[in-house]
Amino acid sequence: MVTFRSACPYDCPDTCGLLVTTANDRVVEVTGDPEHPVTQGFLCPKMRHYEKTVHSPQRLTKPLVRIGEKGKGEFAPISWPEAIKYICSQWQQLIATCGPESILPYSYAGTMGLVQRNAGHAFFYTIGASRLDRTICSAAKSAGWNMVMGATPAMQPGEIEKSDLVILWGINAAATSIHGLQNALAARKNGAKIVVIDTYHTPTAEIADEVLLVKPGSDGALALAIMHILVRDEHINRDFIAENVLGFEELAQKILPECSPDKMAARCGLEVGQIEALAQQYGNARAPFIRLGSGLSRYGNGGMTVRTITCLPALTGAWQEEGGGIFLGTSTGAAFPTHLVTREDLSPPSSRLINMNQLGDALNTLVDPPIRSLYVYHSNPASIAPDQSAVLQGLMRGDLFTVVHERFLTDTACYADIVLPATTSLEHDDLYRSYGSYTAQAGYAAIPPVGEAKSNWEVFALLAQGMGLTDPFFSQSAQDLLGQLLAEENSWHDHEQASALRTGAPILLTPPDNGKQRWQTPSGKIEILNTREAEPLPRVLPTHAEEDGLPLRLQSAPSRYALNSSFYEQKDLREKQQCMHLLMHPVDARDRNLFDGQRVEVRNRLGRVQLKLKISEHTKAGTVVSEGVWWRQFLPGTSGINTLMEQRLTDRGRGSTLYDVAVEVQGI
Ligand SMILES: Nc1nc2c(c(=O)[nH]1)N[C@H]1C(S)=C(S)[C@@H](COP(=O)(O)OP(=O)(O)OC[C@H]3O[C@@H](n4cnc5c(=O)[nH]c(N)nc54)[C@H](O)[C@@H]3O)O[C@H]1N2
Ligand SMILES: Nc1nc2c(c(=O)[nH]1)N[C@H]1C(S)=C(S)[C@@H](COP(=O)(O)OP(=O)(O)OC[C@H]3O[C@@H](n4cnc5c(=O)[nH]c(N)nc54)[C@H](O)[C@@H]3O)O[C@H]1N2
Ligand code: SF4
Ligand SMILES: [Mo]
Repeated sequence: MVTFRSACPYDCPDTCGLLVTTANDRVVEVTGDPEHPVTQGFLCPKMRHYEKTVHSPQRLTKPLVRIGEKGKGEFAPISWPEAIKYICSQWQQLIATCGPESILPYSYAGTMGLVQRNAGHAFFYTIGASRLDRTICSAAKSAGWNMVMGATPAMQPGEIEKSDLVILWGINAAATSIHGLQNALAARKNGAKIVVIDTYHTPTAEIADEVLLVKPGSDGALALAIMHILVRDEHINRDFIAENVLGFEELAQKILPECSPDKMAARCGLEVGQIEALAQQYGNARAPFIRLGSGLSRYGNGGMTVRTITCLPALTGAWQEEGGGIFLGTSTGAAFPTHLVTREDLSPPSSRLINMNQLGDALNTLVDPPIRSLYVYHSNPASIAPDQSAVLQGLMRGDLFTVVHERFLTDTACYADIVLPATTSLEHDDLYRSYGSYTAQAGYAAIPPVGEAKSNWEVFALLAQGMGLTDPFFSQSAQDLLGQLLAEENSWHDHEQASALRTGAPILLTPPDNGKQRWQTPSGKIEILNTREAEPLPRVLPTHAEEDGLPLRLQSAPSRYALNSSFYEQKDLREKQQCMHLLMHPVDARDRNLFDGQRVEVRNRLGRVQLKLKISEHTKAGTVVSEGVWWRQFLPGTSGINTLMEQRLTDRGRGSTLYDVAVEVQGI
């Protein structure tokens, strides 16, 4: 038996260090690295048996060609050379007849490694394919931060332990950042209070000292009401504001008078007293720390909501104290020369950009040229993209040539013409950097590929050869690229750390102090007023769902035992979730004559989804909740949860509005 160090490849802010034990080319055990500064020896339930994913009997092990109807999942094995030849001949024909923009790559976050995640960019730029606007996750959140803070680097998340008031706002850390939650609990040991603000009583709410359940999409209004009270009661730090903040007076005069708690309470679904109490706690805290999740950014007003909350610590000067401020995530894009992999320099500036949230429309309605080929890798759009019916209708098109590179026969892979088997992170090399801390770590293959699986990079190297691309870039190996990423120290990590990285050890990056001003905005101040924006000041904006005329708001939240549509291959994890439930408040259930455990249909103008009802006071009247993005084969009906999500975008960032959904529910 041999034990290797590796890193968790999934889209999770913790980016844990793993210890991987292998015997006879098989992974036999995966545990948390006790020496990893974030992981500290323990993993979430999803990864404790990663070997069950790696060696799942459902792993795809050979290239496949479709023999049945699209969507039926009927395939026959073919060889790699045949598969590559077939794909390339289809593409060459399409390029000659319809132009290269008739080809669309679709990828997102199946693996977060810098080489494998970005492996297709240079290839698709070179052939001139349509480009994908990858905004499903955090685009509106980043836009909200940037409008106020510009390029200011995030604070050290560990500072939370020095805070005396921790607000976990729109984040179910017990599911999505268990190590972040440990830091919050450490703060409590030091005397801090933990407040959770969410739309339902999540597992994180279980450990909170106080829980506020708000109406979906109303957090901007809540933040403005808090600011109203802070100003009214002189809980603001005028010296800090004078020196560091742009636009406080404009906010105080033009916006806040209309945002008293009695005006905002109904919009937020809170009592006036709850808002008053929260504002007093915030105003009296020495170093309040807000950890902001992304849930509240996935609304028609999501960019504005994040922007508004980001202004809060500027009013009290919370930033001055260690442990005080707001943390949305780290941005370590500059820590490695990622452009050596992404090769934006090859991107044809004129090729069209297609928003990944609007894949349904793109496949069904786009012309000049229509999309004639879709290449999907490390993403599962048939499950995770909004408006599932439109996506599936597009994937059914007889004139669409679909290739899916996957580890499993996902909802998307079932619609492919060609399926290619993909490696897991324990079968290829890569570099991982965290977006919830400043750690980075390389992970090297611990076992040979399972079956005939190939990594994303290997497949693009083969496709480049098949398409006759001559740039020597494509003859490199993933190891070559990794070597370039790790070649040198820079202002984020020194020589010793660069060597440690190459050996597979985790390191802590340090954002460089360029001697620049503290607030890296055009004015050098925290910009509550931002005149470059169409909306120069934070204000209350409506959600999309408010216009939809249906009574219930649907929250399709993360599950502790899955990661978006990943991990549904593990039976034990599925059993922990039991099945896909719909949580509903007893009052809403009574109004509809529904009983616990019955099958219900959740519907809106886009379609209908069947789920099992769980009546519970853990949600608010008016809000229904489902957890996880289940594969269709494990659902009682034929439709996945994203059948109900609209392709509408956020106010800023062109992001998804996956939580901004109105529905009605009836028994069946
Ligand atoms: N176990 C697990 N871990 C995951 C994931 C997963 O699916 N499962 N997903 C991964 C990915 S891709 C991401 S982006 C991150 C996401 O992680 P974060 O961005 O940190 O956010 P989440 O923990 O998803 O929290 C979303 C929470 O926001 C709440 N919410 C929704 N709308 C509102 C609102 O209007 N106001 C308020 N106050 N709360 C609201 C939801 O109920 C939910 O509890 O987690 C990653 N980690
Ligand atoms: N209803 C609802 N929808 C959501 C969300 C939600 O909370 N609710 N969350 C949204 C968010 S925040 C995000 S980020 C997206 C995520 O959407 P995706 O990025 O599509 O994430 P996953 O669902 O995890 O699917 C990733 C797929 O990649 C495959 N994979 C893993 N590693 C590799 C590899 O190395 N190579 C290849 N070729 N394949 C690999 C996995 O088997 C898996 O099927 O989903 C969004 N959709
Ligand atoms: S999914 Fe997140 S918490 Fe779980 S092992 Fe991976 S990085 Fe750690
Ligand atoms: Mo995400």
